[in-house]
Amino acid sequence: QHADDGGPQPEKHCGHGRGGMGESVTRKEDKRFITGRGNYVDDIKKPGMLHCEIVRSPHAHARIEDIDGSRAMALDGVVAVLTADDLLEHDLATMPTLMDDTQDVLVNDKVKFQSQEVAAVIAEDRYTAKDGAEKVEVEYDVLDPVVDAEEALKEDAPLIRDELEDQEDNHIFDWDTGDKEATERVFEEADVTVEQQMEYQRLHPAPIETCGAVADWDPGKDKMTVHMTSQAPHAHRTLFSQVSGIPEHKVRIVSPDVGGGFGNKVPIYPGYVVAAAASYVLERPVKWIEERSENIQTTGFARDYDMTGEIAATEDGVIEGVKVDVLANHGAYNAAAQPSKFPAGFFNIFTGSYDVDAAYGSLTGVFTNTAPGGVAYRCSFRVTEAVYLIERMVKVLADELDVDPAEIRRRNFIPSDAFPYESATGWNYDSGDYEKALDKALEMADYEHYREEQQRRIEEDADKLLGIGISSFTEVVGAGPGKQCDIAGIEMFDSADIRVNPTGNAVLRIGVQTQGQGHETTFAQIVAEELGMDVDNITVEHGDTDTEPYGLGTYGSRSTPVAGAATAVAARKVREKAKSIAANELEAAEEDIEWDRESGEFRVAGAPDRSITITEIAAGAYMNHPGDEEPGLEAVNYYDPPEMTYPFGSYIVIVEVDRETGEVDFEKFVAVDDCGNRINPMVIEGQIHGGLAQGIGTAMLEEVTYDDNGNVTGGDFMNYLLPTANEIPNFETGHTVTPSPHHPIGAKGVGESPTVGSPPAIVNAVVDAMSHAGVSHVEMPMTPDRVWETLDEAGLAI
Ligand code: MCN
Ligand code: CUM
Repeated sequence: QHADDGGPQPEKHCGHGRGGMGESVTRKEDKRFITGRGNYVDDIKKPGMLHCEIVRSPHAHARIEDIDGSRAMALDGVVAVLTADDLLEHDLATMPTLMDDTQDVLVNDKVKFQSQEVAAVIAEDRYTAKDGAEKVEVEYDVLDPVVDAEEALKEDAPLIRDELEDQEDNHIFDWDTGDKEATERVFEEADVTVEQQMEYQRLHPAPIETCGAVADWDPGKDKMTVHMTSQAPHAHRTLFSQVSGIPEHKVRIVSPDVGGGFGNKVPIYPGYVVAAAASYVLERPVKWIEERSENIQTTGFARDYDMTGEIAATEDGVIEGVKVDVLANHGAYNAAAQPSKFPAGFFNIFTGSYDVDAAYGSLTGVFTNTAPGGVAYRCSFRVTEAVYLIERMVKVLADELDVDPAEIRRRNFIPSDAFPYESATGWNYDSGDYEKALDKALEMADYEHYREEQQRRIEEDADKLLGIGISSFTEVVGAGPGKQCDIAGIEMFDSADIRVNPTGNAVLRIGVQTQGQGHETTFAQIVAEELGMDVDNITVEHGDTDTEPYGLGTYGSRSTPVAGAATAVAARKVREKAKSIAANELEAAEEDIEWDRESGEFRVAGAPDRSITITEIAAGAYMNHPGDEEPGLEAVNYYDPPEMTYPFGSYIVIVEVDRETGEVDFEKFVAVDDCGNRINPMVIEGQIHGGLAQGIGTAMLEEVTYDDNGNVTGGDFMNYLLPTANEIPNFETGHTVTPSPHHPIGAKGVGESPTVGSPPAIVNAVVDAMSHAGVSHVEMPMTPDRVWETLDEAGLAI
């Protein structure tokens, strides 16, 4: 199967000591990060640079009567106060969102969420800009807000988007998926049905670095350069050009080092546009950097799904049908960052790892007076919500039937010989072996032992209950086939460009943009593997639209499935040309040249002593190129994946629940992941650890909350609680390898799996500790008081 040009490479053939596939190469980027030499947007300083501070609304819903910037302008060092009127002159008062809505850059008429952008103060330094912002006087006519999605749909709810023609209420969309009638029939005839309502609370990605930009209009070259925190520089360039009217070849977006993205840096935010508009008008560079609470309160949030799930099954626990109804709070604009054609992202993969006959999902999207967003935070376009739904529902069913939750999964898994598998909602799963991953996790967790221990504690009326939670999730990543997936009309392919230098080293340029995932190392490993080069001899460049090939960016764990494939294909093109140069150098026929993956050398068939390395070939390409070939050694590939990839895993979480305090302690945390062939096991391990920590934050701590007046009450790190080393247990990780059959190197994505897969395992564990007393659900975040209340209601509290 390890054909040089086609099939995926089995893992056992990987690792030849050159830093290729399967080797835990130390991350190249870490040298500069850990020695303080990273270069983030706020590190960029340009001569004559001005600073921008945004004036934000204290109200969630209010009409602007007047804005008076005169007291701000009177401050020494304030250069300009910008309002919507100023932007209107340049046609920049509004901007399109990624879901075809229109968002105010600076509020023109009516504020629609707290902290929305109302005006901007531009000053010589940051402190003056901030002082100036405090002196801008805005007169508001305060209106009643509505922050809850259910309330927003009521007839007497205030109309938020009254500027839109034909918008009579706060309803955005109804969307459904699956076969409604077939599903109803299955439910009518089923032995057993279970139902559970659950909320996936509003979260915020909270990367360490907030969002920001340095915009620099050069009137000499008519060129706009924007350094910005972007997960998708090329897509942002195209949108920037469309919004501003500046031709695309005169716009350069540079995304330098990015201090975490987690989906927060996919959308375009008003701050970026204001900085660019200010630079254009004032003809000086302008920097805008968000503060922490601005980031949490205004930029792309995550989740906020209110879901009601139902399962129909036989009395033996064989699942026949799944139904789900969702109310989705999208905030004041429909601005989710996801492929344009999917109003609910990839939520419709909600049948998960199970072979289900019929499924039906219906969703309603709603405007509220809250910040816009919805798709972020390691979510794979809302697969987080889908996995939470199905993995929680399976536990509900297991408890209803009194069947072991591991056993019930086994009875329903899509069998490993059923792939490629088409799900009831139309997804084409490429490969999987769910039982293998679950078995491995059960063994690592010492499952039987803990089940006995759990029973013992119940019988002895122990102060601390034991709970065991499982999640056997399936992900879908690698958007996407261009025909299905686009961003603002641009097909979601990706790209790689490899140039081999005369001295035998190479530069790889990729269309994706790392925010900490380690692409400078792992993408070099793909080239090392495919060309027999040493990984140290390959430099990876990304994030500059002037030099990199066009790509759609890093999110939805698509870098490996799409740009990783492009890199492998481009490297194989280089290898083909290298063969012809090898033939020339070795004075043999091209057909007789073989490439040996193990040694990385090109050889004459049947004459193993006549061989040549890629370094010698590189020299030949520039110094002695064959007459019938162009000189040089390089290749480009734009890769449109035929299908997405379906990583999966089984997580087992064992918790102790304190009956006196409601506190939850992690006793054991096992994560078995399968992302197909692995490029760098150590990088994968890092991704898993970080993602599991975020899963714990999700399940136990994090939530953005609003009061009835629309004030954000969870909008800073005093109230939005991120997990720290104190809350994070020791993770035990394991893996299985089920290669993707259609990916050139058999790899699937992994970046989001741990955050997608872990919250239901954690909630299942806490519920499991109390299910003998009839508890079927605890909402996230599972704070001690919430858990204690549940214990109390179940008669378990002491
Ligand atoms: N990898 C590998 N072998 C595989 C699959 C992946 O070695 N079979 C490696 C890749 O080469 C890459 C890393 O694992 O270095 C993640 O790869 P992939 O799953 O392709 O995901 P992306 O690179 O596209 O990263 C995006 C994903 C998303 S969408 C979010 S959100 C998230 C995440 O990554 N944001 C992150 N992980 C993050 N990690 C950090 N440090 N910072 C973020 O902002
Ligand atoms: Cu959904 S967060 Mo990531 O896709 O950038």
